[in-house]
Amino acid sequence: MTRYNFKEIEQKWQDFWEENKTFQTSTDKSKEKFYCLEMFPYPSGKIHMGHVRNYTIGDVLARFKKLQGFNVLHPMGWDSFGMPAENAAKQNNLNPKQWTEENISNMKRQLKKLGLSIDWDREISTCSPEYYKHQQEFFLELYDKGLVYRKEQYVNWDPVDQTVLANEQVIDGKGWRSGHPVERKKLNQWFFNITKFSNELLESLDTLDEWPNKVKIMQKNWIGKSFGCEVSFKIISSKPIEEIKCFTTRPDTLFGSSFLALSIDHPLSKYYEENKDFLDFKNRCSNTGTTEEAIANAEKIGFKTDLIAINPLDKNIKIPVYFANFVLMDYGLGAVFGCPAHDQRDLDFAKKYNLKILPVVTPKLEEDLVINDKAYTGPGYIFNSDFLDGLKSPSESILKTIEFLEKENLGEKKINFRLKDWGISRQRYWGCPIPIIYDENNNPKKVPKEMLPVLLPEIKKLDETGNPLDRISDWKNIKINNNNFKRETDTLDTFVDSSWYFLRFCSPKNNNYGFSQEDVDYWMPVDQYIGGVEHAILHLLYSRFFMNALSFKSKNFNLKEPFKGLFTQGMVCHETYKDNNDNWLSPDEIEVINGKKVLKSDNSKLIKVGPSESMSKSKKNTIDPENIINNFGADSVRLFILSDSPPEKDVQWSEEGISASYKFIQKLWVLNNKFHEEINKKYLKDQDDELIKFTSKFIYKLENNLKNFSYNIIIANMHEAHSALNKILLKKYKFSTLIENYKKILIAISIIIPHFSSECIDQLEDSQDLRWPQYNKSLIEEDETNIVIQINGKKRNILNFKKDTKEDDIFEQIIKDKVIVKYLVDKKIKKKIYVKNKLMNIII
Ligand code: ANZ
Repeated sequence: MTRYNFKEIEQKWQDFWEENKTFQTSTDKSKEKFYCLEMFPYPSGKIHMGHVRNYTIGDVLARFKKLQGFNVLHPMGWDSFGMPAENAAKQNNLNPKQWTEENISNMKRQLKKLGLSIDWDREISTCSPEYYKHQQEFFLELYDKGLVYRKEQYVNWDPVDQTVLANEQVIDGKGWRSGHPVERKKLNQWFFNITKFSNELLESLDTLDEWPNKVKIMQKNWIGKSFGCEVSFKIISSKPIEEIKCFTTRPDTLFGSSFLALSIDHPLSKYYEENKDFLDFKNRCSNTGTTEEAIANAEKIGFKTDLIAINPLDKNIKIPVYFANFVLMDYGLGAVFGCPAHDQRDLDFAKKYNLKILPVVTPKLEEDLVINDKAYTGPGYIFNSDFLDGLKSPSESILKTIEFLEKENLGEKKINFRLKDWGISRQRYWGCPIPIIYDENNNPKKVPKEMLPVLLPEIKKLDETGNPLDRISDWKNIKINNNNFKRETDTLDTFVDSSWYFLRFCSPKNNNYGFSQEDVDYWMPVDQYIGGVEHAILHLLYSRFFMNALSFKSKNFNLKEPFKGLFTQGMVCHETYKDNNDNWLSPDEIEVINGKKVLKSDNSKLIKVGPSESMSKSKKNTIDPENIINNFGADSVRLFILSDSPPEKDVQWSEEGISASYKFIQKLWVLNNKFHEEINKKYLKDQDDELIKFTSKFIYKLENNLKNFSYNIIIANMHEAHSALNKILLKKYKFSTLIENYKKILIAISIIIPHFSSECIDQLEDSQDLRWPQYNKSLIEEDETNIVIQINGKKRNILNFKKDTKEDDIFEQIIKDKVIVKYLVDKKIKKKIYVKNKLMNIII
């Protein structure tokens, strides 16, 4: 018997699909559409197992929908701008464009080997001018709508490399390359006004019922709607300062406030700019990074002013005013009142500067509370607070305080969002140029539309420091109508590139605009989007914002939510290995001898096996998909990556697992040969209908498991089918029955192992009409049923019976059941109540 030659067969079908453009979308827009999209990859050079999993999950769905008769859009592209290209170019002394293009062509070749049902005619790449030209148009469109602006903001500045660092390039407060402490520096930067849509972005999350709850919660927290109040503190000072306003969510703790704190960028800082101590303090603050996390973890430090603030609830309480490093200028009003007993940061600060710590909320009514090292932030009752004493906190006390403040004109209700505007400027070369020029007075102007795209100038080699665009003077300086301009040298954050790419896939070749409205009306929203949960916040929120921004003041475009369904898949994990010196080892460096894992290079050395963790280069526990495809075939890889765990959970990669999948395909091939032997016997009559019943049930199960992404169960269904069919086949079915049913089964499993199935369907010489098979409802009724057994109305067990078993037979069995017997010892059975096929209640 011939073995299944996966190499030849997989290549044959991949060529066939490509030649026949099998996965091209139809131009017939009266057909029902299905848009299936997986997050597009960054072209780092090689695909990794995470890609394999992501794209296999999407491919199963896309193939299923296509077989069901939908017009399926299943495209692929490249998120090809970004820092790794620059870093690689610097390290290897080459050009980022060339590096990126080579990576794309290699990864495309690798993806094709997986047998994905992709319409490659729609391929896009964000670093190509045909793509980013439209992005520049969108930028200007948003600029005209007032959704783009420029302001000064802090960046991480590496003084040695003279460059701005991304947050992830700051490691322990130092530049990743120079190792020099990072400084905070203010730069003029471009922003998208995402906060204009804070409320819309929050509220419309409730309409996304095909999104995982956890992602919606993460977005909710990120947008962070806070209900609070703005409180005014009157100020005593020799300076012309009358009041300071703070935003607080806890006005009910005002009696416990012992200081006011301002951000170093608060407008009042102008009164201290001549003060040497203040400037020193400001300098010390600039040594922390710019992330919220870095600021939160930094030691709390302050600068005491000569201002005195009056508590708005009681004129007699006066507190000092500080500048403090933990107050952010871009949240609330850049000023807070500190209540050390009930806020940890305030407590740390108060201890350092010897400020009063007065608790005002106690967990137990009429009991005092002592604060040591931990602030109390829980609920309770107000005390030490005059007219608020005894109120439930926070439910009653906040409203009561706001009522008082509003009456006295010292405060008002206020809603705040944590969400900040999206800073889109990057001081980098390898990104989409921002289509802005500056006149001789440094006023920004739009690049005229007819001059788009602003092409990224080609450079041969990247230098170590700074932004190269700054130094290419014949690109940077331009003349329009005899006026001199300088180009903006910042490029766009790559998250902008991925905020609208799904629109481009609808009309990838449209020349005069980013998409054609007609195409977008037909294809959008994406029916099923699939990707990693690491993009739960930024990418998904930015894409939702971008749709809001395009819809804003637009006559034609009205699409707020780009992704109807979202699925987030789990990680691919692998055991980790270390040698005796605790150096990581890769799985390639290890072999198993007599059941023990040893070094390949020196069999006498045992290695240490660590826990399974998600595959990462740093722990060397990665497996190269291409090697695996070459050794086991794409179908085996697809089969294995879907088996064992549900797609939303992590999956463990193992050598044993992939070889088991390979063997299973060989076993299916043996079964295939048996089918042909039986078919060739040309029996003329069926003995029974077991095969027909089996086929219907199998298809029914697959459909159900597809609905809720239980792809791992589908693989289990395939294993069951293999053993069941081996038995059923012995029953001498008519050849046409065999062909008809086997074809249905093959079509159904073609979504998982498409090469194998296509080959087998081809052998049946009946490749016409490849549609998802229908099942016969009357045949899928279960023959068995679970019956609940109650004693005196209490559920005590559930037992399985053949449907419609006689009541007496059921009873006979129940009284012998191990669990039930215990309840019946020495008891008299008074009565039994039976509900057919469902329940038996025994009254004792
Ligand atoms: C007084 C207070 C007492 C506060 C207390 C909390 C607990 P969320 O929930 O995130 O909105 N805050 C306000 N503006 C700030 C800024 N610019 N930088 C740093 N912190 C700021 O947080 C609101 C709370 O964060 C506010 O309520 C304020 O501290 C602080 F027992 O005011 B609270």
